Amino acid sequence: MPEGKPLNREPALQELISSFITPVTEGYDRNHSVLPELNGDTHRVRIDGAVKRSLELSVSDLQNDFEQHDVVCALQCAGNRRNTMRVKIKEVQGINWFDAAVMNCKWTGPRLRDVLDRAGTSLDDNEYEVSHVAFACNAAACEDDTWYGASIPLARALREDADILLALKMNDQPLTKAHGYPVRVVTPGIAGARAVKWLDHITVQTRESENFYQQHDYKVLPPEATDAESASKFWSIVPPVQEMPVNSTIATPVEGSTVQRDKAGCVTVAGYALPRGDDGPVVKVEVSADAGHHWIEAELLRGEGEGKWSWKLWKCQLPISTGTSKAIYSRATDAAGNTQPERSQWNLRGVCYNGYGEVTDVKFK
Ligand SMILES: Nc1nc2c(c(=O)[nH]1)N[C@H]1C(S)=C(S)[C@@H](COP(=O)(O)O)O[C@H]1N2
Ligand SMILES: [Mo]
Repeated sequence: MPEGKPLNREPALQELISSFITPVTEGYDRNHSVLPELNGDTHRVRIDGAVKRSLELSVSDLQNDFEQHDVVCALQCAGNRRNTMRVKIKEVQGINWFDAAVMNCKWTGPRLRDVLDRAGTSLDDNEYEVSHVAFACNAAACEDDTWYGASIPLARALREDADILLALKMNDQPLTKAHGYPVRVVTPGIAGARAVKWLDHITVQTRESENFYQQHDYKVLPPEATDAESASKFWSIVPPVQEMPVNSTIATPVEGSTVQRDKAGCVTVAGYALPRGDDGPVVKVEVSADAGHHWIEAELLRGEGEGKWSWKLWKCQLPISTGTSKAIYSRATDAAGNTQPERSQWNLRGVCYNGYGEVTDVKFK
């Protein structure tokens, strides 16, 4: 690792849900290396592996030789809500994330599938099924590997409606250095770990990426894996996290606060909700004032450019009695009927936590 610590931060949750589109400077940062400084004029992305024609594309090729597409999608770290798993269930390994390691932005660039079409894959049917598209950034050494890489199934990458982009813009502006300038992968519905920033190499291959962060991180290990040693035998057999689970979380009221009820004896409860992988959008969010005995439906707010991959901001006026409340819960359901469980399975790395959104210890007056 070169000098300097990787930039890792998340905004305050109340700030995060104040806009449907997350401003560039507000979105969380997750890095396993320092931020590389790349030159957009000379940068190239190489496409090779099991392809008919290897390509080497400049940023202007990516911009001018391919149709440009927009997608408004949530991009979420697989470790989002890790703190809840740690606090409500059991200690986990990994840097602490609260509920704001997610952002909902508009991304613009060519579709990965159009770029792969130009290269043309050279695989037979059997190979096709097991093949992955691997992404790499060789510009900076990471904490646990000499480069950063990830891969997703080729079949997903080639789907026109998967909306996977080689993004050149975020919220209509060129990418910033922190978010991957000059080009990053955007993988709607798939964990942020696969959305490789500072992309310089795409490989079509009959195996997953060999990078540390695909093989030895970002996996939902079984509960028997309780430390590094007992985890070791599972890394090679547990699949990497790809699609993220249905989720929601409560931003308001804040844990430990005192809140004045309105004349009708209600308080505003608000948060965000996310669909499972490909199963968006979220169609329902329910809120409970009494730890899950009774539920009322929240209002789902509309957002500009929203679609199946974007988050839903929601709010409701929740009737509640005075005093210190029981837990307030939120529970999202997506278009395919996936609903959050009360608690999700503990795993050593604390990834993919999607138990009910939960706020305790709020005093109502
Ligand atoms: N090259 C590179 N790409 C990367 C990472 C990284 O460390 N290096 N982190 C990944 C992880 S784990 C996440 S959650 C997202 C975070 O994207 P952001 O920093 O734009 O929020 O980028 C992904 N892409
Ligand atoms: Mo991540």
